[in-house]
Amino acid sequence: MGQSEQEPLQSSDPRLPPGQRLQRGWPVLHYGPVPRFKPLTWDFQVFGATASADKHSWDFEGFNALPRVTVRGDLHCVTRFSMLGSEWSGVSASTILDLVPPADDVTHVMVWAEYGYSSNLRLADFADPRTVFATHRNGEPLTVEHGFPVRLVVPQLYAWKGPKWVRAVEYMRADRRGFWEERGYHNRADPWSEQRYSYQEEPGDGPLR
Ligand SMILES: Nc1nc2c(c(=O)[nH]1)N[C@H]1C(S)=C(S)[C@@H](COP(=O)(O)O)O[C@H]1N2
Ligand SMILES: [Mo]
Repeated sequence: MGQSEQEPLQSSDPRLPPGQRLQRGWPVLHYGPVPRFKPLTWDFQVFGATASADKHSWDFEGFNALPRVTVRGDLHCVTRFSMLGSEWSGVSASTILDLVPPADDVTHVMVWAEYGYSSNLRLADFADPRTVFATHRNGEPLTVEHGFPVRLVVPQLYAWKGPKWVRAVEYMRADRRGFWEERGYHNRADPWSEQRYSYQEEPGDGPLR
Protein backbone atom coordinates (compact mmCIF):
# COMPACT_ATOMS: atom_id res chain seq x y z
CA MET A 1 0.00 0.00 0.00
CA GLY A 2 1.50 3.34 -1.06
CA GLN A 3 2.18 6.35 1.11
CA SER A 4 -0.63 8.23 -0.57
CA GLU A 5 -3.19 5.84 0.93
CA GLN A 6 -2.19 6.59 4.50
CA GLU A 7 -4.94 7.81 6.77
CA PRO A 8 -4.91 11.43 7.89
CA LEU A 9 -3.62 11.98 11.40
CA GLN A 10 -6.53 10.67 13.46
CA SER A 11 -5.38 12.14 16.75
CA SER A 12 -6.26 15.57 15.35
CA ASP A 13 -9.98 14.79 15.42
CA PRO A 14 -11.45 17.34 17.85
CA ARG A 15 -13.93 14.73 19.10
CA LEU A 16 -11.07 12.64 20.54
CA PRO A 17 -10.42 13.30 24.24
CA PRO A 18 -6.76 13.51 25.33
CA GLY A 19 -4.86 10.21 25.25
CA GLN A 20 -7.49 8.47 23.10
CA ARG A 21 -7.10 7.04 19.59
CA LEU A 22 -9.64 6.32 16.91
CA GLN A 23 -10.93 2.79 16.64
CA ARG A 24 -12.19 1.31 13.39
CA GLY A 25 -15.06 -1.13 13.82
CA TRP A 26 -16.60 -1.90 17.17
CA PRO A 27 -14.60 -4.04 19.60
CA VAL A 28 -16.34 -6.15 22.22
CA LEU A 29 -15.06 -5.51 25.71
CA HIS A 30 -16.41 -6.61 29.06
CA TYR A 31 -15.63 -8.53 32.20
CA GLY A 32 -17.07 -12.02 32.51
CA PRO A 33 -19.40 -14.05 30.28
CA VAL A 34 -22.14 -12.83 27.94
CA PRO A 35 -25.49 -13.43 29.66
CA ARG A 36 -28.24 -15.38 27.95
CA PHE A 37 -31.40 -13.34 27.40
CA LYS A 38 -34.47 -14.89 29.03
CA PRO A 39 -37.50 -12.99 27.69
CA LEU A 40 -40.02 -14.44 30.14
CA THR A 41 -38.20 -13.44 33.29
CA TRP A 42 -36.40 -10.32 32.01
CA ASP A 43 -37.43 -7.08 33.67
CA PHE A 44 -36.12 -3.55 34.05
CA GLN A 45 -36.46 -2.33 37.61
CA VAL A 46 -36.26 1.05 39.27
CA PHE A 47 -35.77 0.78 43.02
CA GLY A 48 -34.22 2.55 45.99
CA ALA A 49 -35.20 6.12 46.85
CA THR A 50 -38.16 6.61 44.51
CA ALA A 51 -40.51 9.50 45.33
CA SER A 52 -43.34 7.04 46.02
CA ALA A 53 -41.01 4.68 47.94
CA ASP A 54 -42.30 1.91 45.66
CA LYS A 55 -40.25 -0.17 43.30
CA HIS A 56 -41.25 -0.07 39.64
CA SER A 57 -40.61 -2.60 36.92
CA TRP A 58 -41.29 -3.14 33.23
CA ASP A 59 -41.29 -6.46 31.45
CA PHE A 60 -39.67 -6.74 28.02
CA GLU A 61 -42.80 -5.73 26.15
CA GLY A 62 -43.47 -2.83 28.51
CA PHE A 63 -39.93 -1.52 28.26
CA ASN A 64 -40.02 -1.66 24.48
CA ALA A 65 -43.25 0.35 24.46
CA LEU A 66 -41.66 3.33 26.26
CA PRO A 67 -41.13 6.61 24.36
CA ARG A 68 -37.91 6.53 22.35
CA VAL A 69 -35.16 8.93 21.37
CA THR A 70 -32.11 8.86 19.12
CA VAL A 71 -28.91 10.54 20.27
CA ARG A 72 -25.51 10.90 18.64
CA GLY A 73 -22.72 9.86 20.95
CA ASP A 74 -19.12 8.68 21.07
CA LEU A 75 -17.77 5.78 23.10
CA HIS A 76 -14.46 6.33 24.91
CA CYS A 77 -12.90 3.27 26.53
CA VAL A 78 -10.36 3.91 29.27
CA THR A 79 -8.04 1.43 27.48
CA ARG A 80 -7.69 4.37 25.02
CA PHE A 81 -9.80 3.48 22.03
CA SER A 82 -12.69 5.72 21.02
CA MET A 83 -15.50 4.96 18.63
CA LEU A 84 -16.87 8.19 17.22
CA GLY A 85 -20.19 9.23 15.77
CA SER A 86 -22.70 6.48 16.56
CA GLU A 87 -26.43 7.00 16.70
CA TRP A 88 -27.97 5.32 19.70
CA SER A 89 -31.71 4.80 19.97
CA GLY A 90 -33.62 3.67 22.96
CA VAL A 91 -35.14 5.14 26.10
CA SER A 92 -33.71 8.37 27.45
CA ALA A 93 -32.61 8.17 31.07
CA SER A 94 -34.60 11.38 31.61
CA THR A 95 -37.73 9.48 30.55
CA ILE A 96 -37.09 6.95 33.33
CA LEU A 97 -36.74 9.87 35.78
CA ASP A 98 -40.07 11.31 34.53
CA LEU A 99 -41.93 8.02 34.74
CA VAL A 100 -40.49 6.97 38.10
CA PRO A 101 -39.53 10.19 39.89
CA PRO A 102 -36.73 10.01 42.44
CA ALA A 103 -37.18 11.36 45.97
CA ASP A 104 -36.10 15.00 46.37
CA ASP A 105 -32.85 14.13 48.10
CA VAL A 106 -31.55 11.66 45.51
CA THR A 107 -28.05 12.65 44.38
CA HIS A 108 -26.73 9.57 42.54
CA VAL A 109 -27.90 6.45 40.75
CA MET A 110 -26.44 2.97 40.45
CA VAL A 111 -27.14 1.22 37.15
CA TRP A 112 -27.16 -2.55 37.56
CA ALA A 113 -26.56 -5.20 34.91
CA GLU A 114 -26.66 -8.99 34.71
CA TYR A 115 -24.18 -10.81 36.96
CA GLY A 116 -23.93 -7.87 39.35
CA TYR A 117 -21.97 -5.45 37.13
CA SER A 118 -22.79 -1.92 38.21
CA SER A 119 -21.77 1.65 37.69
CA ASN A 120 -22.57 4.76 39.71
CA LEU A 121 -23.45 8.12 38.20
CA ARG A 122 -24.20 11.54 39.57
CA LEU A 123 -27.88 12.32 39.08
CA ALA A 124 -26.89 15.21 36.78
CA ASP A 125 -24.93 12.87 34.48
CA PHE A 126 -27.81 10.37 34.46
CA ALA A 127 -30.35 13.13 33.69
CA ASP A 128 -28.21 14.52 30.84
CA PRO A 129 -30.15 14.36 27.54
CA ARG A 130 -27.28 12.37 25.97
CA THR A 131 -27.68 9.52 28.46
CA VAL A 132 -29.73 6.76 26.86
CA PHE A 133 -30.72 3.17 27.53
CA ALA A 134 -29.89 2.03 24.03
CA THR A 135 -31.47 -0.88 22.22
CA HIS A 136 -30.11 0.03 18.77
CA ARG A 137 -26.95 1.50 17.26
CA ASN A 138 -27.10 3.12 13.81
CA GLY A 139 -30.57 1.66 13.34
CA GLU A 140 -29.53 -1.94 14.02
CA PRO A 141 -30.60 -3.84 17.15
CA LEU A 142 -27.69 -4.41 19.53
CA THR A 143 -26.07 -7.82 19.30
CA VAL A 144 -25.92 -9.79 22.52
CA GLU A 145 -22.13 -9.12 22.81
CA HIS A 146 -22.83 -5.38 22.76
CA GLY A 147 -25.56 -5.53 25.38
CA PHE A 148 -28.84 -6.79 23.90
CA PRO A 149 -31.54 -6.17 24.93
CA VAL A 150 -30.46 -2.87 26.49
CA ARG A 151 -27.28 -1.07 27.49
CA LEU A 152 -26.63 2.34 28.93
CA VAL A 153 -24.69 4.85 26.83
CA VAL A 154 -23.22 7.88 28.64
CA PRO A 155 -21.17 9.50 25.87
CA GLN A 156 -19.82 12.28 28.10
CA LEU A 157 -18.07 9.75 30.41
CA TYR A 158 -15.70 6.79 29.93
CA ALA A 159 -17.57 3.80 28.56
CA TRP A 160 -17.36 1.62 31.67
CA LYS A 161 -20.04 3.99 33.05
CA GLY A 162 -22.41 2.39 30.50
CA PRO A 163 -23.35 -1.12 31.59
CA LYS A 164 -24.38 -3.61 28.92
CA TRP A 165 -27.30 -5.96 29.75
CA VAL A 166 -28.92 -3.46 32.12
CA ARG A 167 -31.55 -4.78 34.50
CA ALA A 168 -32.08 -2.06 37.09
CA VAL A 169 -31.60 1.51 38.21
CA GLU A 170 -31.17 2.26 41.90
CA TYR A 171 -31.85 5.80 43.15
CA MET A 172 -29.42 6.74 45.92
CA ARG A 173 -29.26 9.43 48.60
CA ALA A 174 -25.47 9.17 48.77
CA ASP A 175 -22.75 8.13 46.36
CA ARG A 176 -21.49 4.55 46.31
CA ARG A 177 -18.88 3.00 44.02
CA GLY A 178 -19.83 0.60 41.24
CA PHE A 179 -17.91 -2.38 39.90
CA TRP A 180 -14.90 -0.67 38.29
CA GLU A 181 -15.07 2.34 40.60
CA GLU A 182 -14.35 -0.08 43.46
CA ARG A 183 -11.44 -1.56 41.52
CA GLY A 184 -9.25 1.46 40.98
CA TYR A 185 -11.10 3.45 38.33
CA HIS A 186 -12.12 7.05 38.75
CA ASN A 187 -15.46 7.75 40.39
CA ARG A 188 -16.45 10.50 37.91
CA ALA A 189 -14.71 9.35 34.72
CA ASP A 190 -14.72 12.51 32.60
CA PRO A 191 -12.59 11.63 29.53
CA TRP A 192 -11.96 15.32 28.71
CA SER A 193 -10.04 15.75 31.95
CA GLU A 194 -8.63 12.18 31.76
CA GLN A 195 -10.22 11.02 34.99
CA ARG A 196 -9.05 7.43 34.51
CA TYR A 197 -7.93 6.13 37.92
CA SER A 198 -9.13 6.58 41.47
CA TYR A 199 -5.71 7.85 42.63
CA GLN A 200 -6.44 10.96 40.55
CA GLU A 201 -9.57 11.76 42.55
CA GLU A 202 -9.78 15.08 44.33
CA PRO A 203 -11.74 15.53 47.57
CA GLY A 204 -15.41 15.56 46.62
CA ASP A 205 -15.00 13.39 43.51
CA GLY A 206 -16.20 10.29 45.27
CA PRO A 207 -17.06 8.52 48.51
CA LEU A 208 -14.24 7.25 50.68
CA ARG A 209 -13.01 3.75 49.88
N1 LIG B 1 -22.24 -5.48 31.96
C1 LIG B 1 -21.09 -4.90 31.56
N2 LIG B 1 -21.15 -3.74 30.88
C2 LIG B 1 -20.01 -3.15 30.46
C3 LIG B 1 -18.74 -3.70 30.74
C4 LIG B 1 -18.71 -4.92 31.50
O1 LIG B 1 -17.64 -5.47 31.82
N3 LIG B 1 -19.91 -5.49 31.86
N4 LIG B 1 -17.59 -3.06 30.31
C5 LIG B 1 -17.69 -1.64 29.97
C6 LIG B 1 -16.55 -1.16 29.22
S1 LIG B 1 -15.08 -1.01 30.07
C7 LIG B 1 -16.62 -0.77 27.91
S2 LIG B 1 -15.30 -0.05 27.09
C8 LIG B 1 -17.87 -0.96 27.13
C9 LIG B 1 -17.57 -1.70 25.85
O2 LIG B 1 -18.74 -1.85 25.09
P1 LIG B 1 -18.68 -2.68 23.76
O3 LIG B 1 -18.26 -4.09 24.11
O4 LIG B 1 -20.06 -2.62 23.18
O5 LIG B 1 -17.66 -2.03 22.86
O6 LIG B 1 -18.84 -1.69 27.87
C10 LIG B 1 -18.96 -1.30 29.22
N5 LIG B 1 -20.11 -1.97 29.78
MO1 LIG C 1 -13.68 0.21 28.66
